[in-house]
Amino acid sequence: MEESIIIIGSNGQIGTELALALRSKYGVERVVTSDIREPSIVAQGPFELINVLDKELLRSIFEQYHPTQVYLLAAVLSAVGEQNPKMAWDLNMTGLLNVLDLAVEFNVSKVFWPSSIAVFGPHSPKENTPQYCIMDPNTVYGLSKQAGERWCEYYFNKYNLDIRSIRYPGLISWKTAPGGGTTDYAIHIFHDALSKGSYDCFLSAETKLPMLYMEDAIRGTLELMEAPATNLRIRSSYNLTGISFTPEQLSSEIKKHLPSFSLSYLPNDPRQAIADSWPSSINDDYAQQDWGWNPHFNLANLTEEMLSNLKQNLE
Ligand code: AKB
Repeated sequence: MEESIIIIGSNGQIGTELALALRSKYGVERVVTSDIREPSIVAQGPFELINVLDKELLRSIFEQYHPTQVYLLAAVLSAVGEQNPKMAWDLNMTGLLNVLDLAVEFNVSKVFWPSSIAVFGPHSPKENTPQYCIMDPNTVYGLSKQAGERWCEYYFNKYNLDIRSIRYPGLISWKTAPGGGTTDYAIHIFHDALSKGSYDCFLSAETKLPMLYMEDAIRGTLELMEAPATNLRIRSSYNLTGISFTPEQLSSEIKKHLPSFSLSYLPNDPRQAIADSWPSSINDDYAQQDWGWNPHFNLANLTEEMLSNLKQNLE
């Protein structure tokens, strides 16, 4: 059967790169991108204006394309979510339930939905955080991701919907700007290092967070989507990680390429409390065992790639 793929929320950090990868794998015409706004970079291929909260409009798009795979990426992230908690809850939850319902109604073969390390909270183990442990998220984003995970597993058990999900850590990419999260410093730092030679970091020097280079994230996502259903023991969302580091460690790595780079710290940023409630490192044994997860990027080659790609963009 030929695939028909819809990406909802394709203008964002993940969607932009996922669309490129899916189009090169399945063909441009087989992948419909969609968002609430026209994309700033107009890519080749079908695009639809969709608000995921408008279920009837969404239904008409499903009727038109009869998708075999749906990727739901429209969401409000951690930092922005705290500025408007009810709106974040509504978009993240109602959007997910609309897509899950339509996926069942239209017999969609596979659905992908991203969760996050934000499902963990202050009482979760900080280091090597396991798949299953105490989870007490205290951001609205984390609440919506945790509830979303339960709904995903529910739809799998109750309606046999083949839903697959990853708890992404901070994603580091150069093609698209990040979308209002707590881990965004790890992208801004590269832009400012090249353009200004310095960066004012909103997290403290020793705040260690799990991160993943976008190339690894996209490859991992496609590998999960291609894995035989019978191999997948987890239908809530898989822990996944690449590498953990602090702003200070990232700065030292950047200095190897830009020796005059300097990092300073901004006190009292509300994102610090969010970061402090999240894991410092993640155990992703289930992903390794079930679908062969293996990250390729460490701090050294990620830093090298970010600086050389962004430098080329600036030239
Ligand atoms: C955020 O910082 O909100 C996101 C995430 C870790 O889910 N990057």
